[in-house]
Amino acid sequence: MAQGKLPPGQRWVERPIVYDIAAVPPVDLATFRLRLHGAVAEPVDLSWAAISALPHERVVRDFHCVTAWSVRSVAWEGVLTSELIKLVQPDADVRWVLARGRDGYTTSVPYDGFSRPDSLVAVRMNDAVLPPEHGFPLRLVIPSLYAWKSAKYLDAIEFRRDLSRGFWESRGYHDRGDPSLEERFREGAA
Ligand SMILES: Nc1nc2c(c(=O)[nH]1)N[C@H]1C(S)=C(S)[C@@H](COP(=O)(O)O)O[C@H]1N2
Ligand SMILES: [Mo]
Repeated sequence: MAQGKLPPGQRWVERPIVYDIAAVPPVDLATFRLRLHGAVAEPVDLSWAAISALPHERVVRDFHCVTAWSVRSVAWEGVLTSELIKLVQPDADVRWVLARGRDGYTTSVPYDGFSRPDSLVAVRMNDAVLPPEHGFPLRLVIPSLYAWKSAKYLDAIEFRRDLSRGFWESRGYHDRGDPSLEERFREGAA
C-alpha cells in the first residue's frame, strides 16, 4: 500500500486509538525476554540488553486499524524482522508466525508479511520510548497489514509451518488482513 494513500473504507485520524483486550501488563526489563522459537535452526531468548545490541532502524509508515481509522506517517524505531530472521534461521517451509503479548493477546501473521523489509519490532514510536499503552517495552509492527497484527507487549514469536489462529483471527477476522484489499473478515467466518 502506497504511503499517504487511504485504503478503501478507512478515514484519517490524528493518532492511534488504543485497543487492548486486557489491562497494560507489567514488565521488569531486568528479567524480560523475547522468545523466538518454533520451526527454526536457532531458537533464542533475547534479553533487553541483547535486543538493544542489535541494529536499529527507523521506519515511517501509515497505520491502519480494521475499525476504519488510519494514522498517517507513524515513526517506529527498532529491530527489523529481517534481523530476527538472520538470528534464528527459520526453516524453509515456515509460512506463519504466531506473535504473543504479555497480556495473553496472540495474532497469526503470514510469514511473507512478517518478513517484509518494513516489518519490525519497535521500541520507539514518534521519537519517544514506546508508551505503556502502545506496547512497552516493544511491539511488533507490520505496516503492510491491519494494526491488529501488530502485537503489543510482545514477548514471543513462534515460527510455524501451519496456521494457528490468534485472538482476532479465531473470532472471524482475516488470516492475512491486507488493508489495500479490505481483508477485514475471513470468507465464510460467522
Ligand atoms: N498485546 C496486544 N496487542 C495488540 C492489541 C491487544 O489488545 N493486545 N490490540 C491490537 C489492535 S486490535 C490494534 S488496532 C492495535 C492498536 O494499537 P495501539 O493500541 O497502539 O493504537 O494493537 C493491536 N495489538
Ligand atoms: Mo484493532
